Amino acid sequence: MITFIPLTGFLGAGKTTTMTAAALALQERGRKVAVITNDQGVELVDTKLVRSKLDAVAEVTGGCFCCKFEDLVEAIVALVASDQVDTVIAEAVGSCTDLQATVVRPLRRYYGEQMVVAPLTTVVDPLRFLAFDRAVQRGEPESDLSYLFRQQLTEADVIAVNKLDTIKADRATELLDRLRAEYPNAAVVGYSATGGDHLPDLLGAWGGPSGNEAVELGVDYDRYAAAEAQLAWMNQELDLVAVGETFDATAWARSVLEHLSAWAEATGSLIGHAKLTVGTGEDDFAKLSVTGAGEPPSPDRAADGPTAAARAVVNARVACEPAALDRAVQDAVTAADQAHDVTSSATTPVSFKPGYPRPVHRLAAAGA
Ligand SMILES: Nc1nc2c(ncn2[C@@H]2O[C@H](COP(=O)(O)OP(=O)(O)OP(=O)(O)O)[C@@H](O)[C@H]2O)c(=O)[nH]1
Ligand SMILES: [Mg+2]
Repeated sequence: MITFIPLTGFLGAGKTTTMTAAALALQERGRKVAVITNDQGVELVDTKLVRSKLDAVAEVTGGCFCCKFEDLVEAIVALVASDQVDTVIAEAVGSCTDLQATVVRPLRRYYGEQMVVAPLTTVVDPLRFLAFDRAVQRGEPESDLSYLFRQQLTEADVIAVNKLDTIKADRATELLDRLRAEYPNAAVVGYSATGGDHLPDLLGAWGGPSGNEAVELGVDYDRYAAAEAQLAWMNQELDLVAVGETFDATAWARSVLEHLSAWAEATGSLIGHAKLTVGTGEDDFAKLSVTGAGEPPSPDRAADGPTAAARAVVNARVACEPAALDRAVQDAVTAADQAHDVTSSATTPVSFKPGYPRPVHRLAAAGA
């Protein structure tokens, strides 16, 4: 019997970081852990990053777990077949919701003899929560993206408030208490995936109850789809060559994300997550992220040193039109090329909007 741990949560909340840190912590406790990444596109920054830290990694691409349910099951089966795995942690697409009905219940009902499905865990970035909340406090009508964010909290068995290092301790306590009061079916834990603070609390919650297992949660699919349709989604690869002898790939990446972040702030476009890897191979690459318009890039990993050539992968999820995102990334790359003496050639811009969510299964709660 294996354990399957489903993670969800808004774009950039820290699902991949949490999944990796939790996998390493569980491995230290003797568990054999694999992870699964998931995206609407292909060429995933997340997969590249986790492969650099963990051996057993699979991905489900081209759609979310609910719409690619059989791909998810296949990925789990393939990982477990190696006999080197007793625990699988999977990260859903950050714009996905209704996972209780479309993934957790179907896994429990159809595959319950092969796996124990842990509580559905929604990873939350406190600053994102507070940003959506400010709009509510101002009395603005709830946006579709804010609705989607709230649905992700509503369906959580565990609300995992990550990045506690980014807010003051008293605000963190206030936020955790508030979430406990507003979402009584969920266990609420606060931690920091990068620093590891209180990570054991999260691992403990995975052994606890699934408070929403028997609760029927209504989801307005038109609003959910409208929220997803506000996002432009871009996955692009670029080949970079130094004009002189070498260039600094990490600095080039920072420059791309700085431009993109400034553009989003100037145009009032919400950045869900813009992330980038650049480097020469599987062991030598930089990875940087931006999770808010106007925010500086977070350097999650640096490349080894100056290089003559490199390959970059850009994954950007921004609330704007796809053509605008294509242009913005192109402009950011051009500016970075000029600043760092690089010639780049990219695959054709490929921004798109996720399609209407059409889950393979949608099961009612038992007894509902
Ligand atoms: N300060 C801080 N940053 C964090 C923490 N956890 C994650 N981050 C950063 O947040 C950014 C996004 O993290 P990811 O783990 O990629 O987020 P995600 O939810 O997987 O993002 P998507 O898959 O794109 O939805 C990265 O730059 C991480 O380094 C944390 O505990 N503290
Ligand atoms: Mg991720």
